[in-house]
Amino acid sequence: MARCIFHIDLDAFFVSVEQSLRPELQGRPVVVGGRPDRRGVVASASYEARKFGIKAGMPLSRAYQLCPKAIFIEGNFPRYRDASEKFMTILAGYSPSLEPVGLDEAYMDITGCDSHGTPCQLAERIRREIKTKLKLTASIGIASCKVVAKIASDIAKPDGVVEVAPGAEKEFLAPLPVNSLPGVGRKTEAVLKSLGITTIGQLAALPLPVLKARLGSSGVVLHNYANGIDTRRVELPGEAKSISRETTLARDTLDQPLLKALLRYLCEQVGAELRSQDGQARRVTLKLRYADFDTVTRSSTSPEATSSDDVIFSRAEVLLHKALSQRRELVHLIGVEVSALTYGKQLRLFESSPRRLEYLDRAVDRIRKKYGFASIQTGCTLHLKDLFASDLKPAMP
Ligand code: TTP
Ligand code: MG
Repeated sequence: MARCIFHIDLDAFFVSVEQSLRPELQGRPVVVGGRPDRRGVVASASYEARKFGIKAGMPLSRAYQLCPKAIFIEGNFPRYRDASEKFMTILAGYSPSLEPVGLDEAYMDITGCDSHGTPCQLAERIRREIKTKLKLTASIGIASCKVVAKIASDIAKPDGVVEVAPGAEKEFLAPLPVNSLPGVGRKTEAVLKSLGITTIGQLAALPLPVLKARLGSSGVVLHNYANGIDTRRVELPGEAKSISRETTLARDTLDQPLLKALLRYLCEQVGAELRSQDGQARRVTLKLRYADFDTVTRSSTSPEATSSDDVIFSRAEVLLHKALSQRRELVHLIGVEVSALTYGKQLRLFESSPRRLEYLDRAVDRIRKKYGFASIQTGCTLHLKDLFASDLKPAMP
């Protein structure tokens, strides 16, 4: 029997939360990300703002040029986290097979659930409940596998439902541009273009060995996706296998103090998340994307697991120095990931200063929980005071 998977994604999430609290913002071009005279990027844009070409990830200054009458808002991350929790609680009422992805999207496996009528009727019911309780609109894609459900929800946006019948996956995907597929960024798109491929249908027809030769193992995944094949299951949230944060720079840079300060900030966010899960990590990975969009990762693994900001940062900093000394190119994005995670309190042989550092970090976490992330700044992140004036700095996918 074909599976029935829902992909549910809230429309213009951060903006919509603001609009639900301030109805005068409804129907207007609204941007969440901060003041346009500050450095920083667009986190979320209302569909009215998108008509002017404003997109997530774009510098705020550029967004202002495109639409000076848009309303720019700093945003409030705790508010979005709160809305996200309520959204996931609504979904959990419909199926135990729920996989949250980030704050505003989730997969649900509803195979065999027919007590609410057809899948479309169920989707409409869920959307109604979200609209009534949260004053937010959601779009839902329905298909036999995750990748098709995800693309269907993109097409359904805003405020819609698209269902792809089992067996119709290839036909549905064929006319769409290749970059609609998750995993096809600018670089892969360019490789595919050099092979004369611009649509998913053309990609599906390309012999697998050709794709594999050009893109390696990700070529195999893309080949399957393009043919509507995706066997990934809807996975219940368990303990994270890794925790990461990254940020795109408003302007490509080689400014080392700035990169170091951003890295410290990201390590503190990763560390806080790790401690909130009672986790510890042995591996730290640095990610850099250069101005030419080439992306490199550098990892270091230690026998000693940690959740201390200082330790995570010192390992990441070594990787940063190494990467910058090997390649002097402007940096477009910087990120950090911790993995090789262990959970729960650990008995340590060497209970010494790292442990005390973790207590200090936990005290900082408590203060930040109460007063916001920017309420305490370490010497290094002080450099970012202007950039991170508010607590709005979510992870970018
Ligand atoms: P998305 O679901 O990608 O975007 P969205 O909800 O604003 O718009 P859409 O209708 O297309 O779904 O991301 C969810 C939230 O995550 C978004 O509201 C803000 C945050 N985010 C960022 O902070 N930076 C980014 O680059 C992106 C893409 C999202
Ligand atoms: Mg969304």
